[in-house]
Amino acid sequence: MEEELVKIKDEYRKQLQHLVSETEIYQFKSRYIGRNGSITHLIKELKNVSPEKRASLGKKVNTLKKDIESSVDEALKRSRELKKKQKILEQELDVTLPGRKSPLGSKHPVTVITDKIVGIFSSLGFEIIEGPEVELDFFNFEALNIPKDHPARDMHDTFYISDEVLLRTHTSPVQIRTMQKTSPPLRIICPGKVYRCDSDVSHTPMFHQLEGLMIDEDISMADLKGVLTILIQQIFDNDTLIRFRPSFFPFTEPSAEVDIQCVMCRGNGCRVCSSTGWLEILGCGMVHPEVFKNVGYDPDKISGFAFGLGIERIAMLKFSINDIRLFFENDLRFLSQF
Ligand code: 2NM
Repeated sequence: MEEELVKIKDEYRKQLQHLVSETEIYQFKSRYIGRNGSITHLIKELKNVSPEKRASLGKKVNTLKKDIESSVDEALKRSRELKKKQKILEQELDVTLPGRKSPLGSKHPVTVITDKIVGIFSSLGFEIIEGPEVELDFFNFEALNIPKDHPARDMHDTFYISDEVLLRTHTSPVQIRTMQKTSPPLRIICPGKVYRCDSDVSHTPMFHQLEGLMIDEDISMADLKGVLTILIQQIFDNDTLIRFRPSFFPFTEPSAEVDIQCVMCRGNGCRVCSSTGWLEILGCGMVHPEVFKNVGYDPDKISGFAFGLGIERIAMLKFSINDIRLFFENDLRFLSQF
């Protein structure tokens, strides 16, 4: 039995070196310490050994069994590590493969036009000012020479929050606020969202407006025409035909609307320009003396011009878009074209 022990000891060590897979290791384990394993056999045989040798022999068999058990555990651990490493190697990144392209966004057409106009006025020395969309009746109407019972209020289809609080119907209140806290000269533009209770192919309850204001001693209608001509020629073409047509706003006197030759038919008359050959693109005028008085300016010392335009309308003309609602549907087939 002693010899058998030594033989197993030598043999299992040699075998152990060749074990790779988990299956091989489990087979090895059962060969020695399984139900029919050689060590298990030896332990059963111990009862036939003489009592004086049994104790020392038993100890040796047990030690060997423990050695084999821990060898099996170690071998299993090694085998599992190896398998993991092989798996990682198989999945190794090929850094030479072309990467997945992430979809690139594009600017919304309203942003494209706003940025363009802001750029033009920045180069002319205008400052960009923003203000609240929830306004007081005073800043949106009263200070602009539009009293409570004035028919011009009907034109605006105002969203009222309470008697005195409303959603601004134009960005003029930003200009009133700026005049109130700054003394002239003043050169500002005010882009932003405005709200009117109106909805069809050319009106949405929210749209974007940009208004401008230039105030100094001796600002005249000639300055207005000069600045707005530069604006229109830079947005559209240098040879765009422009006309100034007399109009009315409560906050300017005189007032005018500016038309450009129809971009669709080049003045021949079509559906877009209602056969007139012209398209209205902005309103303007010399700021009314009453407005200056309302903000604490002396209309005898200074003068100024103001104008206002709808961003969506300009974008529709520039990009040939026939339905304003497309701007707000977030359809990528539309948006990715700009
Ligand atoms: C327009 C047309 C004409 C305008 C006037 C003012 C202010 F605050 F100075 F009185 N802001 N914007 C104005 C003038 C706006 O939009 C069609």
